[in-house]
Amino acid sequence: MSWRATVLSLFPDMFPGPLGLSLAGRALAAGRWSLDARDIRAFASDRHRSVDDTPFGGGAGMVLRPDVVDAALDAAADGRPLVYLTPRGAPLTQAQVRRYVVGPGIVLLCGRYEGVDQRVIEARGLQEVSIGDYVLSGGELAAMVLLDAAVRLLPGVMGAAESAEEESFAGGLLEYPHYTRPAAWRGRPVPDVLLSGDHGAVGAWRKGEAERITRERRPDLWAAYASGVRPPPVAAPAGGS
Ligand code: 9D3
Repeated sequence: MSWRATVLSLFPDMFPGPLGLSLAGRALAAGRWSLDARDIRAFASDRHRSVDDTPFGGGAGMVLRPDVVDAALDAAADGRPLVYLTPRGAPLTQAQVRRYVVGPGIVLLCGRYEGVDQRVIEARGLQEVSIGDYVLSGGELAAMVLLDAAVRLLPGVMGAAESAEEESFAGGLLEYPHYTRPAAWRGRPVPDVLLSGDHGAVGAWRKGEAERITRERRPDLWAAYASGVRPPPVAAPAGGS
C-alpha cells in the first residue's frame, strides 16, 4: 500500500516527465509511490468534449466548467487531500509537504486558462496551493514540484546518510559552501581551514558561512534565526529499519 498520486490535467502526457527519472523515477519503478495522470477532457459530457467556457461577467480567457472538474474529482476522490494548484493558493512549504507525505497520497488538480469555476473549489473543499510568486502557464509543473518534494521524503527513498544530513541542516539556515578536488583551480584555492583536519574549526567555519549567506540572501530567515526561533525537529518516519 504505497503513496498514491493522482493528477487531473488537460495535458496528462506531461507526466511523469522528470518524475520518471533520477530519485523519483527509481522510487516509482520500485513501487514506493504510484502516479496516475488523468485527462480532464475524458469527463466532458457534450459531443464537442468542452471543458471550459467564457467567464460570467465578461473578461478575457476561459474558465474550467464546474461539472466537468467535479466529475473528474469524483472519479479520483477516496479520502486523499484534494489540492488545486493555482497562483492564488497558499504558498507551498516544507511543513505542508511533510503533512502530505504522512497521509495515503494526494489528488492534484491542474488549472489552465483563467482557472476553475469558484463553485467547485468550494463544493469539494479544494486546498488551493501555489509554488511561488511567478507566473506559470499551467499547474502541471507546479504539481511536479510538489510531487518531487513529497516523494523524496517517503520512507526508503533517500539514503540514511542524506536523511541524517537533512536533520542536521534543519537549523533554519541556508547551506554553507562546498568544495572538492582540485585544491587549487583557476587560481582559486580552497579555504585553508577545510584542509586543516581540525573538525571543530571546520564546523565553526561552516556555521559562520551559513550565517553570512543567510543574512545576505534571506533577511526573513535571518530575522527568525537571530531571534532564537528554531524550526521544530522532524519526526523520524515509522517503520524504518
Ligand atoms: C493570465 C491569467 N492570470 C491573471 C493574473 C491568472 C493566471 C491563472 C493561471 C496566471 C497563471 C496561471 C497558470 N499558473 C498556474 O496554474 C499555477 C501557478 C503559477 O502560475 N505560479 C505559482 N504557482 C502556481 S500553481 C499553479
